[in-house]
Amino acid sequence: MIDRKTSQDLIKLEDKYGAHNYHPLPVVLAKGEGPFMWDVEGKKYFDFLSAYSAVNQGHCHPKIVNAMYEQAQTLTLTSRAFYNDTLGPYEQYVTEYFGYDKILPMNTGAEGDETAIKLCRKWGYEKKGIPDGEVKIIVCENNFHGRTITVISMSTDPDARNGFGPYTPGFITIPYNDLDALGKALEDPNVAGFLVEPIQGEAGVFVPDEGYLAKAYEMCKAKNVLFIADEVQTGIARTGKLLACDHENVRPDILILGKALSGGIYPVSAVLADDDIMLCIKPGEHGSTFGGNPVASKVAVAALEVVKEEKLAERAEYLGNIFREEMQNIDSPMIELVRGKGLLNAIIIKPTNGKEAWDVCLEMAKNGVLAKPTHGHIIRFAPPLVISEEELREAISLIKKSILAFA
Ligand code: IF1
Repeated sequence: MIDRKTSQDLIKLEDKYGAHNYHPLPVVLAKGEGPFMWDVEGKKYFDFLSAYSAVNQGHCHPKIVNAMYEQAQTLTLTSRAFYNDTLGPYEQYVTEYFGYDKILPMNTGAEGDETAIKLCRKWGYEKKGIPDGEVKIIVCENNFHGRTITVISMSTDPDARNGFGPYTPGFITIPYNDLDALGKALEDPNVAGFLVEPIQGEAGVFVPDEGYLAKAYEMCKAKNVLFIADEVQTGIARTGKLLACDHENVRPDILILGKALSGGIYPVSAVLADDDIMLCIKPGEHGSTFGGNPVASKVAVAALEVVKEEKLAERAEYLGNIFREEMQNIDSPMIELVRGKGLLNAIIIKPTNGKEAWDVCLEMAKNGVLAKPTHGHIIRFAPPLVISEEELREAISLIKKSILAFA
């Protein structure tokens, strides 16, 4: 007998056997292709989350899948105890692609942030001459950099943080998008770095004022402080440029990438920096069993090639303008604000007749568009960048229909 489980069966299984650390929408997905996903019952959806911007290149991109498949049949993992024939070529490709001397390969975004923090601390002691144990890093309120203890120690979100102490010291928290606060924090001579998301994702796609990043970078330079950009979510074409920092011609001293670096096919993250910084970490001081493994290396090269070949940054820029314009045109009191850059956008929902963002997302799912609320009143919209204009317009009309259902 074939065991065909329904969505309800599968939800029950997760509920019974999985930790309750998520509250998903009640949709059980079984297949993905390009901008689409299908549930267990065969219903088709537009994916407007893209696995939090990991699937920028579209689901199961054949070129990336093929790169993975071929390498998986050849050599998957050697550890870094030995050299292998894929890592060097990947390192050359990715550093030339982003314009840095060196890469340190890791797996998840949080590991990328952890790596950047270690690198910055080491640089602070070795190059800036900060007394041992005294390095501080400036971070922003409402940041999201992942789930590890040190990363949540930088968080101001009670859900992410509370109950998980004691916390890692060495951080100064300032409001985001506040250059005065940054200036004051930079007065501390023990500050070695400023870690910032060019657009705050989890905070609800909060776009800072124009010029914020450029000015912040300049202020860091003046104080010999490293500007560290977490582009795990904003990077790799999502916001209409290869990096969100490119909008202001800022070149971070340390760049953190993840998610779409693999097209969502495999956990691949990276920290990029020039020699003066990167060589502060010596053999034995940092690493990971899987970081820079052959499959990851091949997958990342293919994923980055797709971004260029299919002009995904240009597409995100063009389609993003259409998306925001169309959303702003929806005549509903529920839409308080539309914001974003490229295809990283959000709508702030004003609760109406007792209906809020969660209800809108359920209605959209019913109509064939998957998106997720954040902070109760914000819906993030981030389709794969391979979506066509026609498909985008179709999805927009479904979103419109869903919102107007609550009029
Ligand atoms: C979850 C949010 C997105 C990130 C930035 C590092 C990481 C993330 C800027 C860590 C991860 C994720 C993880 C995901 C939810 C999600 C998220 F809603 F929480 F904010 F994308 F919008 N830096 N973001 O956004 O990367 O270790 O997860 O690979 O379920 O926690 P990771």
